[in-house]
Amino acid sequence: LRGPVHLAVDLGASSGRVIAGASDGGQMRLAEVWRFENKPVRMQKDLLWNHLGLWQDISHGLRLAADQVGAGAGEVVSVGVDTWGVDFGFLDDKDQLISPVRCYRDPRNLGRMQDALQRVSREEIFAETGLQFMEINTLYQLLAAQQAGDVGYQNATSLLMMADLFHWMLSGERTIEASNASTSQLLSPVTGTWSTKLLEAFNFPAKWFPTPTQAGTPIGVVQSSVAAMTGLHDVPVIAPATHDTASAVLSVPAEGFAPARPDWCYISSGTWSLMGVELPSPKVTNLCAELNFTNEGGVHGSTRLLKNIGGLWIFQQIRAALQRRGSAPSWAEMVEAAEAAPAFSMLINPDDPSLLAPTDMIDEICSLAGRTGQKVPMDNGVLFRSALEGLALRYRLTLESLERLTESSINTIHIVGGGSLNALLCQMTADACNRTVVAGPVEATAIGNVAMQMIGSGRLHSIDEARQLIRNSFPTQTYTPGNSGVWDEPAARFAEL
Ligand code: ADP
Ligand code: LRH
Repeated sequence: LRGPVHLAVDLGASSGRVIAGASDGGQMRLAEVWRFENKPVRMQKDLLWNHLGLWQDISHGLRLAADQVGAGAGEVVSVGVDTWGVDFGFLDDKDQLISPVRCYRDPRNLGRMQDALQRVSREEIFAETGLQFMEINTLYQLLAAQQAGDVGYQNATSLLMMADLFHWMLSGERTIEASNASTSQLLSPVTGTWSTKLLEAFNFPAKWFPTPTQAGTPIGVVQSSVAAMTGLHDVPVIAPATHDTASAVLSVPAEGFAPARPDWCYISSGTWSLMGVELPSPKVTNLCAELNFTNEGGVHGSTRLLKNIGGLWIFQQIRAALQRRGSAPSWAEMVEAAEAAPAFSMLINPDDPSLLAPTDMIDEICSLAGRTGQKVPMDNGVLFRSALEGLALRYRLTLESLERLTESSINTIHIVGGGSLNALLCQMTADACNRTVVAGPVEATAIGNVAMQMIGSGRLHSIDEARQLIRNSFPTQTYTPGNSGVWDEPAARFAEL
């Protein structure tokens, strides 16, 4: 890479990477420097993130990046981190991370949403936050920590969301970036400030919740101990949209920014599928509450009105279950077997609560078949196909809801993220939704992270300009709908599940 180089640390729930990005001749160029696995660790009853392992991989990746960029014609000018939403860690007054960082699938959270709703009504929580009700939300995880007498909860002077924790490790600064804060269900989407009503109602200390930092803001420089380890001396840390989905949405290669009547929507497809539109302002309406959509914070004051859908998690966990049984198919082999399998053998709702954190995904799907009066999948191909069809069917219903919510007709679905490489799923989505699908870029999140650092450092001037650069730089694949009628009957059955 040549010229000013921005380093994006991008952590997803299944893998992380350090990617270097620069703009050269009207194109964004990326170099993947380091990629590593990420998976939660089960210890006793708990499900935790391996934050130390992640930090080790991040610092290793940054060292490699500094060496590679330094050996070429580039110069590292900033670094920023994005991660998944909702999770957090606690810091104490001695500037130490206390207690483990829990995974949102931790069983300790089960039932906490119900407890919360006993204290504050669903209507009131929605009116304050505009968020989809999910047990994984920070609000319910904090309640779990409070109820458990968690040592971190009791001794904390700060709470930092996952990406903010890594920004703190890099720079020593404690900040909370707005897009990730918006996944907490404690932030107002209208004012962008914390809901004092909810903080008080749940007795969460107000001092943990400083004014959120906006994406694109320089938050410090790489601190000397980290610079010594990585070679990144005096490099600014610029907060991207630290919620991975917000970064991914920024890099959707569509025309325009936050239209009031969108004619395109996105699916950020990875461990989760986040399907929605980008709007100029939130929709905290009765219909939104009824359809259980979320108003998350996007870049430059936009709103991401979307649905959190349990995404390729099921596909990933089927593979993990097969690995435990001694076979290790690649993604391509799984997709090929799914393609060859008969259609609509079993309908799986990716949001069935039993699939959130089962001990073994294959066993769980088989017992789900029994519970829903369906035939147990007879082979792996059927299992894989059912997981993908379930997603496409969920997208179809979600699209209908999105059009109702926005009173607009959506004609293009942009699929970004790892799932955009799954050609079968992309075609199923086009067919089930009867819409054109444009797939790519794959590394949408890292690209959005780099783009926001470019905006923050003045190299780009608007989201429009960033999207134009992205459109010029990364190829996409178009899937045209066909055979949509065959999805009608399964869609009707799916809606009854
Ligand atoms: P996350 O950010 O949640 O970790 P990613 O956006 O990295 O997720 O997407 C990972 C998923 O992408 C994998 O679980 C897999 O299902 C899918 N994927 C990745 N590569 C391929 C491929 N070559 N073919 C089909 N699917 C793929
Ligand atoms: C996707 C994601 C999603 C949710 C979930 C916890 O990676 O960030 O938007 O917040 O993870």
